[in-house]
Amino acid sequence: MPSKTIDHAFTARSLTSAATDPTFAGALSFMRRRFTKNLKGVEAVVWGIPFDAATSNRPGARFGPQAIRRASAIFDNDPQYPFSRDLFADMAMIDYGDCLLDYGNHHRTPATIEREAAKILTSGAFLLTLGGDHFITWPLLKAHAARHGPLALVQFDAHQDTWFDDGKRIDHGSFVARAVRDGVIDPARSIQVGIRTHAPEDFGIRLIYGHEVEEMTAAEIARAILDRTGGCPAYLTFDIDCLDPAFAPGTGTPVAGGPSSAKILSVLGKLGPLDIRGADVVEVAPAYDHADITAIAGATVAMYMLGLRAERRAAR
Ligand SMILES: [Mn+2]
Repeated sequence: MPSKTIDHAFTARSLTSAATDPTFAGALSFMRRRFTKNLKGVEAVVWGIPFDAATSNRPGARFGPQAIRRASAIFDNDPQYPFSRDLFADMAMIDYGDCLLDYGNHHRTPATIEREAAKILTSGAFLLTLGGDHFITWPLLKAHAARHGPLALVQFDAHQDTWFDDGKRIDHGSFVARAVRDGVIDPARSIQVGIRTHAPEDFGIRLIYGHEVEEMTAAEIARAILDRTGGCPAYLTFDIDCLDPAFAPGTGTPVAGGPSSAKILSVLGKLGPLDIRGADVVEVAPAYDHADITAIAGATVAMYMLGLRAERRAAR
């Protein structure tokens, strides 16, 4: 294998190069993209936010970015199913590493995340963030809305995350309430998929409950998302607890009765027309995982988000 190299996370000569690391070895950036803080010429960024102090039940999502990066080693340099292309043949993408947060000063966390996200977005790059618990979506939404205006929120989740919020809480269950109140999302263009818990408010957001996901086809769910968002700039947030605990046991607040990863990946694969301006995958907590089931699901969801981006780019 004379042309093969290893440790693309720091040896890659080009940001668009296909990696050839063996799945069982090599430095673990997300999908072996180069680790760098240099945003010059970069089209897409993967970034980790190792934060879980807002978790209401079991903590551990601060280890999510590490687990998802490690699980992403299963993606070799072949075209990634169902996308029939090397996602990075033309799309220059880096792994920006993690966000530095002070575990003793959580009141500073939202502003730090928002500021660092804004720095990445100012470069014009697409940002895909790996959480961390779902609180992180609040400062991420703020940074994206500052560029694009109020966003259509497409949320895959078992929970609505609309619990009471006084504007100061560090809570992974209230970012949607805050985002509606502060006008960073447009509830009339927003939709939540996989909901199977009750919350005090829905703010007029369209809900597709867990049992409806079971009854609808993937094409029907994708159509509902595309109809609801209506071509508006969208932010895609994927709480891994959208999936049934059988497919994602490694998470903080699992809820039985959810969809399979196959069903939801099929939905994601049909979202090509969605104008995704930013995305995240949150709530992967590897301490409760088994055989990397949840980390692999999270890495695959992230890969699909990049695949959609690469296909949209190629169609331009
Ligand atoms: Mn959530």
